[in-house]
Amino acid sequence: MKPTCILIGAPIDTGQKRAGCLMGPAAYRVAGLAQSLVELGHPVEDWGDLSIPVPDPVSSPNPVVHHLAETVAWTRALAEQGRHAMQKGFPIFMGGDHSLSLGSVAGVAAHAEQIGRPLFVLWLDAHSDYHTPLTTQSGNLHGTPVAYIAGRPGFDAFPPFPAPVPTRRICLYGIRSVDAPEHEALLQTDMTVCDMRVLDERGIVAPLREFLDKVRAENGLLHVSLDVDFLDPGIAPAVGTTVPGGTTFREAHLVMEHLHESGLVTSLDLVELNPFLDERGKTAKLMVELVGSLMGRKVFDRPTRSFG
Ligand code: HAR
Ligand code: MN
Ligand code: MN
Ligand code: MN
Repeated sequence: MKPTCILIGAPIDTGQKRAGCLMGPAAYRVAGLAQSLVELGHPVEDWGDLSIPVPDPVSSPNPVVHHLAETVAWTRALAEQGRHAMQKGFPIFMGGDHSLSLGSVAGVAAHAEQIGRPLFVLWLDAHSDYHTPLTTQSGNLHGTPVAYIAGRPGFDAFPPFPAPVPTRRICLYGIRSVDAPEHEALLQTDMTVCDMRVLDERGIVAPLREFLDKVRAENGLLHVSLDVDFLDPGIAPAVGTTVPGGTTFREAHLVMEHLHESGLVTSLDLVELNPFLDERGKTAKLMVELVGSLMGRKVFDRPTRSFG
């Protein structure tokens, strides 16, 4: 029995300054996400869009940080919904900007702890998102979730992260934009950093396989966080923070196909889609296609595959 896909809309755009990400969940629905999952044989439940109450004010230790109270409120709401969804099936969090992952991964981590399995995180992104609210220079909290997940200090305004993920269980994959304070902090960790240089030299399959082998060896849960800017801007223009030199159409699909074949992925974020910047739905449709590959669509199915 294929797992039930649970769609959770999070129209959140307070993690950065450009308007439009809040239309993301609607765009995924229009692009046929649920239908494509049903065609692949997955039961689908759409839990609708989350919302937040008017947040209590919180004081920020860093004046450049904006929308802290709203982001904390989203984090609470998403963590609660995410934990609940993990008990029922395979959550797909439809963003919304990447601050969504502060909450989605918190919920997934709480579930992992509850069932006593280690959580691994695969971060498909142009950016390392390893700032804390104290180190960010832009004040945009979408640049901070990896630090929260890893348990870095500086998140006092947020609920304590339920079970911080040791950095050896986190893989940054596809990155090509890292700020100096993030770089410095990352060098102090044993995080797996597959930046674009690594992927260009080694190809995209070998480093991914190594990480998936670690997940399998420890019977881990695997959360995948897919930022639109993981993809090259030429094929995915609908994102506010484009960085040249992203993954191609086939590379991205190949990553998704390997993730599917691994059978290890247990939850997924789709983040940073800004439909206002799209070209006739091209990026939204590509994201839906990639989810299809991750959830089992194959170009040409064969009983067995061997590439030597
Ligand atoms: N590092 C930069 C900052 O903190 C850019 C962060 C951009 N992040 C995303 N998600 N778009 O990956 O502002
Ligand atoms: Mn605002
Ligand atoms: Mn990101
Ligand atoms: Mn990014």
